[in-house]
Amino acid sequence: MRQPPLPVTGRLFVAGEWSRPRDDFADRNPADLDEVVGTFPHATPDEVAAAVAAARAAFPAWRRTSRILRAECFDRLAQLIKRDTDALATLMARECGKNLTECRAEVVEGLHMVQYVFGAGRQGDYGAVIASEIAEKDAFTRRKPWGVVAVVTPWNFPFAVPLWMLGPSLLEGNTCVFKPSEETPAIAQRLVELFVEAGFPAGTVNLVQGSGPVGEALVKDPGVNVVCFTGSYAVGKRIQELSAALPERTVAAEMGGKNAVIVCDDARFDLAVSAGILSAFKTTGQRCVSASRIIVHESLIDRYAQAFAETAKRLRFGDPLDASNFAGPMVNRRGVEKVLEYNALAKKEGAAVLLDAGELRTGARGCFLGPFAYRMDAGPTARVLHEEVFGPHVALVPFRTDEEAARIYNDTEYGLSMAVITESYRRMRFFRDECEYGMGYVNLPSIGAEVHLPFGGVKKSGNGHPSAAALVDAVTHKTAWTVNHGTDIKMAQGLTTAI
Ligand code: UN1
Repeated sequence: MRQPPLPVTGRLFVAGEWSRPRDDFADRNPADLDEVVGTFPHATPDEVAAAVAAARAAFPAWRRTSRILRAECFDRLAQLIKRDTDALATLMARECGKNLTECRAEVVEGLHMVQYVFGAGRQGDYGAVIASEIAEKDAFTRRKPWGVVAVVTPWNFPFAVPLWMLGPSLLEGNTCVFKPSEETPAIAQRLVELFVEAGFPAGTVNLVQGSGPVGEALVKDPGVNVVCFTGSYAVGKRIQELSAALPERTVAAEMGGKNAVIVCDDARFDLAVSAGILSAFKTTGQRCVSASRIIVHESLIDRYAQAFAETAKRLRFGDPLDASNFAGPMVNRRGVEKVLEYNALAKKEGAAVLLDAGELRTGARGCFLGPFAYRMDAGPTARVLHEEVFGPHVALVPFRTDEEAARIYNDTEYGLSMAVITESYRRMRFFRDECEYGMGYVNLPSIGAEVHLPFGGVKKSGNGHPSAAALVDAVTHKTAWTVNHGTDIKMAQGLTTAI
């Protein structure tokens, strides 16, 4: 039998110092709840305040460091991530239950962000030279960092998403306080250890651990200039409410989704089935871009439903460390209960069930849940067609015309990710323009974004500050800098200078 490694000793990291370990909460392996991955401290309000103060104190020196030297720290970080890819992926798999292959891909995604930031140090969109009304004047725009960035991240992408936020923030000269999900404190601590090893100065990256109250204390702190958040709509809303007292603050929030794949009647059939399966069930449906609706042309839906259910039945949900499995468990019991409730609700709301695998007994005391797929007509009242489920739960919904498909797609409060499966360039363009989303895909699943593209959504999915490379816009403000090369003063707008 596999012997789990010794539990991680959890600490906070503030002003370049690791705190003494505390075991306020245990972090468990969702594939085997008896396995403790580590024990961690819950940061107190004083510890949160100290982390913000440390970031504030480190800000002036970091801001004055050349942008290229700041970026070079990311080159060292990239080397360390390459060195530790296997260990990072294994720790992540044990901690959040994603399959090892997915965890590897996520470490690579984090590495790509780090590499992007390193390159951007020399060639980023730093500012521009702008024309002036006055010939003797040169005008420039220039980005400046805001100051202290709070990085509040979810468990489902516990390595890449923090790097999407820490990377642009630190590159631009901000300092950070990182508050990861309480489901994934170990991989977060490991990431901060790598930042330290890469030579980021004391106070530039601080780590506080714990659940909601720790996040609240952090967001309430007026010393935080920017909050970067990915997670649920409810928490995003709470962050906005707490930030309303600070209108000078920027909040970049990525929230829920009710994503969909649209399968047109001219779709390549096998590709459409694969795109649906990957969108619905990869990561056990626990990506914010996972699709819980597949909107299928009525002429295809019987055949599609059969092929989809047959394929889904064959997927293996099992030990995350066994790379041959398709996907792992749900992150915790709460996640299982929530999806089971939605499965029951779908039946109550009139779903024609195609596949209901239910809870899976895999031997270990784990949170395993198999796929649930059903057919249901679109309608305004069925909650299962409108609310985010976050698990292996998917509806197949028929449509007749492209206009109807776009209407069904848009009929949710969210607008994060969508895919259309078609061979027609006219249709691609129609859905590109008519659907509300942040990430759109053609002949691909609704998952799988790359870091140099903006990652965000509209409606209740985001507040207009996409993540990854695009986050540079949220963690900097643009300044105007105007220089007179003449020997007297000439003003724009014809303003007279006679005194
Ligand atoms: C998320 O689900 O929160 O686009 C992030 C993707 C990944 C990132 C997902 N690159 O599927």
